[in-house]
Amino acid sequence: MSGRLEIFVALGANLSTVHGGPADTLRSALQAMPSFGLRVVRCAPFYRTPALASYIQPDYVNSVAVIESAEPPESLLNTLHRIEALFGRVRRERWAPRPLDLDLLDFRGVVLPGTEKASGQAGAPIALPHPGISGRGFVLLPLRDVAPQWCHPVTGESVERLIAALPPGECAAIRRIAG
Ligand code: PH2
Ligand code: MG
Ligand code: MG
Repeated sequence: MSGRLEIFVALGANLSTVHGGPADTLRSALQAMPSFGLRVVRCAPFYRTPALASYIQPDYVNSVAVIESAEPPESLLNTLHRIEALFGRVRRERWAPRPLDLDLLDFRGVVLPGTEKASGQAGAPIALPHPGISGRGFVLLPLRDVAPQWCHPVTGESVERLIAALPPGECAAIRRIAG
């Protein structure tokens, strides 16, 4: 299927939970998705990535999954938030460390306004594609794994080109780990 018709979800975690460390939590979250009506079509390997944050935090484990869902974007985002809550996610300040983060990166190429600051806040207008795709190695590397032909729905830039434009050293700091 072409990337344009697919739904991409970013997974991230940098706190341990009763499910174990961040990688265990991501695995458990993927396993939980079908019971929320989401089919996981494929998932990238997991990466250990330095936290992008305003203060020192544990490294994240990140990945990207392609999913199928019958829901429209707003309701799908709500479902993702319900899965986050199941894994102990409490919404605190922006970019606080978290046991599970599920971001709707790209919903079949749909473009919706919204602001990066507001996105993720309960009831905020949804922004699509997710405003944090370009410039973030921890999103782009696993996105390339599941969709090497992916192009940004607004700018048309390929995932390969966006990776090439990352600051020097960013990719080197991102380590693939056993999924
Ligand atoms: N998510 C954030 C903020 N910072 N840093 C890394 N490495 N990975 C993330 O997923 C991440 C982050 C906000 O959601
Ligand atoms: Mg996020
Ligand atoms: Mg989020």
